[in-house]
Amino acid sequence: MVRTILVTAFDAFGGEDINPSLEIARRLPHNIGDTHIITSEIPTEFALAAKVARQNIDKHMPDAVVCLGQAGGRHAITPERVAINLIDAPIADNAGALLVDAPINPAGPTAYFATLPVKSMVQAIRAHNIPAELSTTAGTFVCNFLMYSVLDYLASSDLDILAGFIHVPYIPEQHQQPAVPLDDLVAGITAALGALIADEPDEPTGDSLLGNLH
Ligand code: PCA
Repeated sequence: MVRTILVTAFDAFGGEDINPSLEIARRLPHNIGDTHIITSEIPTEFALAAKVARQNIDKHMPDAVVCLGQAGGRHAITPERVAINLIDAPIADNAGALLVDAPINPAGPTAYFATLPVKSMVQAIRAHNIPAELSTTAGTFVCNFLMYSVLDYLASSDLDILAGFIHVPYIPEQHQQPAVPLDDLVAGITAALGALIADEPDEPTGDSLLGNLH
């Protein structure tokens, strides 16, 4: 049962005044059915992002963590399927750090799959006529870093908490293209959270192709 969801969102970065993820988080309902939605702001800084997220997880002990971030250039709300063990920042973060070709956790696995029902989330968003696509890359900047760090923390602490990441497009107020109205993004993320509450996780469960070759 998903009774409490922690939703994180990033502050503005890369010369923007607005981060749509934070605008969404501010407008989410406090409850969806019987499920409590808690929101938290995360600095777009490698040195702080994972730490602040961990503090919020430890404080609230939610059943699921859904991290939100901006992906300028995308046309749709995009639940992320995978986080990779790599930082290769295209720009400096909000503290001026520019990290290139660095592992997130040198002792960690190459990647983690989201443990959220990502396909159900995409369907739930589309059911509201809001564009949604499954994504297989969260990039190599602070968003991928946060998704990997959260999944790595949960895996290494044996915490039974679902987690993953959803990227959102620009909103019209940012004067960038493509853009999706903020109201649609709020409705889309609310629908995705509804799918999480209603659904079971759908990590890849198909038969292994390699296994079938023997
Ligand atoms: N998007 C950036 C970092 C913060 C955000 O909202 C990213 O995609 O990595």
